Amino acid sequence: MKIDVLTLFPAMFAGPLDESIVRRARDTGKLDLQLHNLRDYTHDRHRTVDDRPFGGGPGMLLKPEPIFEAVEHLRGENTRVILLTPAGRLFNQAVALELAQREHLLLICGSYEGVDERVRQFLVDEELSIGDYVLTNGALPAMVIIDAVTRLLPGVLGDEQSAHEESFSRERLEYPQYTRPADFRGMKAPEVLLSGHHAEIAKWRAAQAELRTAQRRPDLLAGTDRPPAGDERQTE
Ligand code: 4G0
Repeated sequence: MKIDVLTLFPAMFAGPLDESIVRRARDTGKLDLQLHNLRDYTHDRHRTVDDRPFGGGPGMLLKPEPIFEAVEHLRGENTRVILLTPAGRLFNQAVALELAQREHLLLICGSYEGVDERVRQFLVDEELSIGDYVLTNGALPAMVIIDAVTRLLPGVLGDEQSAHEESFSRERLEYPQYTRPADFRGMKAPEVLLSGHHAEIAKWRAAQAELRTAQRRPDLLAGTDRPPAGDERQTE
């Protein structure tokens, strides 16, 4: 997969995408990731990317010309052009699976108070949001999406993980897991997990996953895709 990112802050991307699984996906050629500085698509002496909104109001907007020039330069026949914005469709695992099927993504990181509406209307295929909060720019949302999509690309994770993803399809939360020591400072791992009874272990895990999902994310069991209102911290 090819992912191009258009951003005012390419330096923000050093670090998260240079480590671990995304690093390996890039090194093995499964992910071709390129960062592009929006300022490189300006022509004036001050490399201006923003301007004041017509009609007045606070803040600045990203002006259309550099974004249009960049996208027209970078896009190809099979490019999905995506704008990261708080007003976008909510990104989740189903969207990640959808994006992982594409051959080329072009992620536009908005910033300031937003972007000129003509970018949305005439250049962008879809707008995505990683959650209902406002960030200073779209770089972190872009990195979140790149990470979530990369681990779904063929051969990036082992077969074991893909089989796991498949069976759960993220409709249940993960069951509790333990590793050695079996007794850590008096905090014991559940006996059943040490028993070697594979059928019993599978049953326990399924029950735990169900219980945990019911307690923490009943919305997942209801088959909707939004958490309920409220901020109570659930106990085990
Ligand atoms: C466009 C995405 C981009 C418009 C981007 C802000 C949060 C997200 C930006 C705005 C972002 C997210 C109108 C504030 C840049 N913040 N939730 N900031 N406005 O995915």
